[in-house]
Amino acid sequence: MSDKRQRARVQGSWAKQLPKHSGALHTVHTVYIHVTFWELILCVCVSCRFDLSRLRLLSGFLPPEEADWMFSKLLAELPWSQKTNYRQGEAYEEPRLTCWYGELPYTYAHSTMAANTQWHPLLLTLRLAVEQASGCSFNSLLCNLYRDGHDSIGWHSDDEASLGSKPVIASLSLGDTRVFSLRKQPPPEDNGDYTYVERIRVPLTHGTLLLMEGATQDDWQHQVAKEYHDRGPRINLTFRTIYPEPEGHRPGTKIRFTSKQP
Ligand SMILES: O=C(O)CCC(=O)C(=O)O
Repeated sequence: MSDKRQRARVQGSWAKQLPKHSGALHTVHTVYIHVTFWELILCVCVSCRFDLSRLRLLSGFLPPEEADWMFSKLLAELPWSQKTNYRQGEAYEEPRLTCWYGELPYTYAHSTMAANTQWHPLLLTLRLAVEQASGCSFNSLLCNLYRDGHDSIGWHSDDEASLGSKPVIASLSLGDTRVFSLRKQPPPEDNGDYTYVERIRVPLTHGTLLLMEGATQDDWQHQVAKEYHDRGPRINLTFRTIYPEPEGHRPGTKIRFTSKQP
């Protein structure tokens, strides 16, 4: 096996911990799982200084008994539906159910979700809790329901112009565990070939909050792949801030070209 391929395999295994003594700050550029307040402050400084990608994983953000009743309530009471998207002019049904909350509609994959402006009271409570934990405010929410292991979301970045530059995305998971995968954007000379890029896999458990910050949407794509063994339902709530589409932009325009599929 060539050195390059071997390195890619090793990097593609599991999420890395923040190195204990990473002498050169500019090499700290992937994923940090925060343990202490001081690590958090260090990462904020590093991210601001070097415009880096940053993930924060808060497992147990919701205690299991609370997460249990919240999951049942949202499953039963949100207006779930299946969205039709378009790829190269062909319509396809998303392999998951969704609903969208906020003041503005949200366009991706050439179709638009109308905004539910009346937030479910539980979603308002969760938004407040997520805002307090993240220190960010959010005006919109995309809710995903994966009915079983066959539901999924393909490789994409949340980089529509309407999300602004360097968006913070706060992703709260309820229900069965699914693996959230990330892959780094290849350098331009690799012409979109992801064979050797760095990869990270994070199992998102019931009640976990994942924060994606800094340049994460510029430099990485993410997905939740199909699984072929039994998986129960899972709800994922991604809080975002949406801005009116910039002047002259078609709704759903990406800042860099990647497609949310299927
Ligand atoms: O379900 C997840 O964890 C990811 C959802 C996602 O990538 C999205 O809504 O853009």
